[in-house]
Amino acid sequence: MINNVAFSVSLMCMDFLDMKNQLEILNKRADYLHVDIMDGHFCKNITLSPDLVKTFNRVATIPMDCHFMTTNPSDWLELSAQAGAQILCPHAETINTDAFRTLNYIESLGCKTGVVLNPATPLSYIQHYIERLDQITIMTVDVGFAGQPFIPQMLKKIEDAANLKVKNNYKYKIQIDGSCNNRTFKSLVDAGADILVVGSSGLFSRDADLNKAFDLMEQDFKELTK
Ligand code: S6P
Ligand code: MG
Repeated sequence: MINNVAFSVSLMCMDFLDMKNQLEILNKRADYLHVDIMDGHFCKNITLSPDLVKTFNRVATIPMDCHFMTTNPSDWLELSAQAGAQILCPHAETINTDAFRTLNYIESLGCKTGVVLNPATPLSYIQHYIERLDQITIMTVDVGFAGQPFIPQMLKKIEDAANLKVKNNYKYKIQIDGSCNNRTFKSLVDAGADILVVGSSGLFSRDADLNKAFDLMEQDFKELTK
């Protein structure tokens, strides 16, 4: 956490041959672990899974946040909670037929409620339940892959979410997912981001040594946002 901005590390971007060692480093340096769960249907990729959440949980000491890029998130919520995830975040586009039931269900599992918005989905899409949410994730790239370019039109959506929160005293944290890095840190913080998901561009590409990569990221973040 730097100046009230938290870092959630995207585990799909880590070196899978070095998971245990990297998780031990992240326990000391990150605020959250971001676990991308895809089904190859909602988006054309498959990455992590509830089974892997269970494995990560043997080492992780900081909260795990599951991002469900799945057509039927309800198939994966209970498994992920049992595996040790603390924040469950389905996409708004996949729950709006039964959003209230889904949020009740997440709470009944003892987890925090998060909802994710695709870049093309307006904030108004979740207006009738936004007051209940612990976290909103605003995607700043289309879902499915790491290493994509930032979509600048999302800055206005972040500002709107931040203004709405202040005006109504809502409790949600605003998390940003996609291309959070040196080129975007300042504008994201200025727009009102609370949590930045850092993956390939913001963290892992900085250095092969994860501690060194974290040092470089933090140093740049402090400089860019002072
Ligand atoms: C994308 C996924 C994200 C990525 C993250 C990668 O579908 O939800 O969490 O892992 O965006 O970071 P970067 O810096 O490569 O965009
Ligand atoms: Mg994600």
